[in-house]
Amino acid sequence: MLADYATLTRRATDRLIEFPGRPLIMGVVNVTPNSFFDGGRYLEPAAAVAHALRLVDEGADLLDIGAESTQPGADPVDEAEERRRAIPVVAAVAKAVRVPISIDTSKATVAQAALDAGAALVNDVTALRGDGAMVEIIARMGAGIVLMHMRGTPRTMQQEPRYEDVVGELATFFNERIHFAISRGVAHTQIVLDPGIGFGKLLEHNLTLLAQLDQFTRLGCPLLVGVSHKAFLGQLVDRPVQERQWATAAAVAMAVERGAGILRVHDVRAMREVMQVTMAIGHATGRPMKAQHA
Ligand code: HH2
Repeated sequence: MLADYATLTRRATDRLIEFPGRPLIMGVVNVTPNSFFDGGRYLEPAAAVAHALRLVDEGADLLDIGAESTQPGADPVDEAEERRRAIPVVAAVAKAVRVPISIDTSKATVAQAALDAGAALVNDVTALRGDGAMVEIIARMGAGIVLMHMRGTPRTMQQEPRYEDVVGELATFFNERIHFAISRGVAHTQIVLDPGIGFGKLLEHNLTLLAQLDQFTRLGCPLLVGVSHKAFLGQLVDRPVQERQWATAAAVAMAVERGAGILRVHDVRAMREVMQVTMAIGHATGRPMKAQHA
């Protein structure tokens, strides 16, 4: 079964994303004024491109370029502005590096323009529920698609999220979304799943999802996990956003141990080392890692 997703997005060979027997490190590039960790730092295209190249130097296997913040309460960005911010950066980075590029967007026109400019993967935090035109683009372009779980929208998602059984409810959600995508012409091998840590979840939900991440490996798609500097870590260690690197490291290690296939992080070099050490210990125990990346 592993061979089925040993590589991803196979339809167009130039969009292949290969899994080299370990999780991939996805470096975050936010071309926004208001992202919770690095908002405003890379709003200028030249600064964003330089940051992306630095992340590749530090060992990023993938880059996730986004131009709209999804933090709780964030205002939506209009389509023209999102394109204006994101596309020149995607185009310049795609020319400069060989690592696959993901576009973090829920808008079909932004996704199409980014794929045309060289992106290989669309990171849609609405899991194809936001823009009706998105699924057709993914099917036609043979691009990878991240289906992330979110309760509500970024504006509303932290208003009293409730679950009876958070793991079971996410499994049902993933199954339904996979079915939908496949029914519209997307191949199973194009799909990546993401529990959406911090998206409409309380601390206890985030912890349960990370603790039981391996429950989702049976769905047969790589799992993307984004914990980097998030608020739930601040609740645990009482540190401001910029000082959550160690807390992030602990969560990344646990996610690796439980089968994460792609780690979406801001601190690429450090988290790559965390991943390497976690993998080495996992191998030495002789216990197979849950392996979304073999
Ligand atoms: N987290 C953020 C943004 N996009 N996409 C996926 N698939 N999974 C995540 O966990 C995820 C995501 C939040 O991080 P960041 O991009 O740094 O912040 P902001 O949304 O404020 O730009």
